[in-house]
Amino acid sequence: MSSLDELWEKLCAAEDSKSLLKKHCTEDVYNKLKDKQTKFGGTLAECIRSGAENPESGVGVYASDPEAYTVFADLLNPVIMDYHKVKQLKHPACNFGKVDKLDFGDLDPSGELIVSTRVRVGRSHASYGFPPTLTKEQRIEMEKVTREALEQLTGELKGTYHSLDGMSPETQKQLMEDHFLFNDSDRFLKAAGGYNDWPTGRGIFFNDNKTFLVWVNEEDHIRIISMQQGGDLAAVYKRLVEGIKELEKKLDFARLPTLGYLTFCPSNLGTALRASVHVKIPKVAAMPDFKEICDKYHIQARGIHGEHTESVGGVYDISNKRRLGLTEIEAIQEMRQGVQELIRLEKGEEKAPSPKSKGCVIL
Ligand code: ADP
Ligand code: CIR
Repeated sequence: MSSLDELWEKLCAAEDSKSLLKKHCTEDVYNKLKDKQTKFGGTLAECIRSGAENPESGVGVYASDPEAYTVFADLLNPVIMDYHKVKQLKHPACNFGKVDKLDFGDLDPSGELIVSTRVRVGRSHASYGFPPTLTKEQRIEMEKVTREALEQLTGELKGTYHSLDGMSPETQKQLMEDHFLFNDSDRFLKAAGGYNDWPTGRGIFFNDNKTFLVWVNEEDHIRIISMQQGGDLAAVYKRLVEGIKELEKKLDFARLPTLGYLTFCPSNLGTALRASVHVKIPKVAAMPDFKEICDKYHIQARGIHGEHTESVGGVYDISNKRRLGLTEIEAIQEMRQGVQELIRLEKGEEKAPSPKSKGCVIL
């Protein structure tokens, strides 16, 4: 494994890299941070390893542990501000909105374009490091703590925990094809130490109809997921909020007032929420300004098997890009508005008149 000096040399040599690591890890920052260490044993090497070894990274930085966000703030803060497009580091209190009185329901009542809807949040146990600083024993211990909390869930959230260790390859393949399960194929995450001791300590919890799922020790300690076929975002979101609130009663999650919920990758912190639809938009996706449209609405397009995969048959994963500096319900609304605009463009429909042009008075 490369030493910090070697990683720094690789980063300096990567002249064409467009990563946020390359942009913000200046010589001054490097010199200031190179001898620091967190109480979890995290060093700068762990934070920059993935980006230094993969110059084509977009972000290139991972936090070694929750304390890295303080100890290595001279690097992490500018990366966070750049990724989340915020001018200052502050994050509102958690606000899920009035989940029983949402002003939206199904994003595609005709069922023509949206295949499925999913909302997830990442969460980290406050008392454990992130993957590169964890021992095998800690992973196993953390899995046990999480599993015990999950096994107390009731009602629609009640489910079963399935350890990855011992799960048959056929079951894994089917769960992955159905978009329920993760795997160890992301080379950026691999370089960051995300798959150390794989598959030990990893697993998935889900209810009978697989609409509420929890990933344990994938990229983050915990990913809480609600999903179902079709476009009923309100139903998916309500179930997720219920799940988060129940788990918060049993577990302590790492959070900073300035950064919100802390995650392994700085691109995920804040609300740590990604709301996505799998939506058929072949025409819009072929438009030359597709990327500009997505940027305008703060949405991101991914392939249908997750980040760094391709679209299949014109179906894209469209989600909110921003997670920091806005509340949970605002992140959901950003994704909703972006998806509705893409659907409108795909169908070639007229833009709905704004309330003002209808003669309304906005109070
Ligand atoms: P995340 O960071 O949200 O976990 P990934 O891009 O790694 O995201 O995707 C994780 C998995 O979730 C993949 O298998 C992907 O296909 C699936 N997924 C994401 N959004 C949806 C959706 N709207 N419907 C069905 N599956 C989805
Ligand atoms: C990268 O830097 O490209 C990878 N480590 C993945 C970054 C995470 N996500 C993102 O850009 N949305």
